[in-house]
Amino acid sequence: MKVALITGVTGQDGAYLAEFLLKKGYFVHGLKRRSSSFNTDRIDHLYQDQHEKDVHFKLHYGDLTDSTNLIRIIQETQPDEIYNLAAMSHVHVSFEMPEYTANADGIGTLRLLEAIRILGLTEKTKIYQASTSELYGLVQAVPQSETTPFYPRSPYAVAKMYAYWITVNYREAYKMFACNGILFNHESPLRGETFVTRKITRAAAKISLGLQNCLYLGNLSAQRDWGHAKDYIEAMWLILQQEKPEDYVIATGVTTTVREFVRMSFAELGIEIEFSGKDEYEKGVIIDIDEELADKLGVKTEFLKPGMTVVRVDSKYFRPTEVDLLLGDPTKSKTQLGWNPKYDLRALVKDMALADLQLMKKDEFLKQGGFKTLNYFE
Ligand code: NDP
Ligand code: GDR
Repeated sequence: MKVALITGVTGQDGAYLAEFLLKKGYFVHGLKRRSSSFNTDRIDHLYQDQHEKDVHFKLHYGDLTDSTNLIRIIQETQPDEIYNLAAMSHVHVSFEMPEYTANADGIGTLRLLEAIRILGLTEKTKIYQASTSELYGLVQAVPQSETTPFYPRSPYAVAKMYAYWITVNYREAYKMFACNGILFNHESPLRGETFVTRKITRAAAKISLGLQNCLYLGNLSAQRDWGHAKDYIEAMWLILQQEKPEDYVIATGVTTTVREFVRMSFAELGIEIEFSGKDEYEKGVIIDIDEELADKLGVKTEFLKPGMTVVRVDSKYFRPTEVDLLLGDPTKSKTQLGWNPKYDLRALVKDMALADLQLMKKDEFLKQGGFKTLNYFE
């Protein structure tokens, strides 16, 4: 039985990857941070009572900022494959916590690589590093491929740049099977609530049920190459199954503005919106409602009228330095890995919008029953 260790197992990608590897027959170890309340929502369905027979999934307390703990866990678990997904992954927040981000996202990767070396596992253990399209930052060329120069634009991206190169260096210096997946944005119903896509689909669902009046966003003109996390975690696995360790871009090859993602999300709920105005004064206004679709989905049209402003810009969401345009070239991963994503943008938006509509209906139901409901912090 192959053994995998996933850091960041409680995050979006970690949850999907754990499920994927368990289905493939792996024993999966996951690194989770100690927290004062449960942080395992995304993987609760995979939990196995360690007292039962045939356990294939085990969680270990740990942190990428603690090398003693990483060495001990790797020694105990002797993994064939490590997927380093743990990170302070929010670009805007990294401007508030630059030193911690460098420690976890940059040096954290070094700690893992060193642990493998110290334990004499360089020939046994393969390692996947979660690199990012944020490395491209200030546009040097489009579409962006494995050979496009990097120009990181945030403390997050700079930390990930260190992690990228230290992974390449350990591969070359110690002949380790160490690879970077340069993944472009990937989303899902499990996406963290403060990333823009999830913030949009949650708000669209709440507005459609009369639970929120307006969605406030930052830069609506930013363009991203958005794919589905379920497709992207499969690429991570494929990268470690190759003959030779190499780095790969994983992307859809299609780019879209935040503005268009908003429009598509509302449209999935039967609400047509149009944008007008410029910069901080831009707004999204309802122009039509597809009564038949809205009715089918249980959208509360009594709260929605053409002319209603449902999206506004708030400059507090602007970043000190922005990444304007990401568009990946997935040629290498498609030809060399045989990677073939199943979701296009429309299918992604639909999956997220409908999942959040269900979630908000459930939340409203709980609220009416006097129970504790979701957090809405942004
Ligand atoms: P999430 O933010 O959903 O998950 C991050 C995970 O890392 C969580 O499990 C979190 O734990 C854990 N974590 C954070 N800091 C530490 C630490 N110091 N020690 C141990 N664990 C820690 O990210 P995603 O799943 O979206 O992304 C996975 C990885 O891929 C990240 O490294 C991200 O930077 C990278 N990436 C993501 C892309 C995307 O579009 N999603 C694109 C390209 C790269 P907790 O749950 O306790 O917070
Ligand atoms: P990103 O994702 O920074 O690309 O990093 P995010 O969804 O946060 O932002 C995408 C774009 O949307 C613009 N934007 C807003 N963003 C947020 N979060 N909130 C807003 O209100 C808002 N309004 C507009 C942003 O300015 C940006 O241009 C994600 C993370 O998963 C990283 O870990 C990963 O490495 C990259 O994707 C690839």
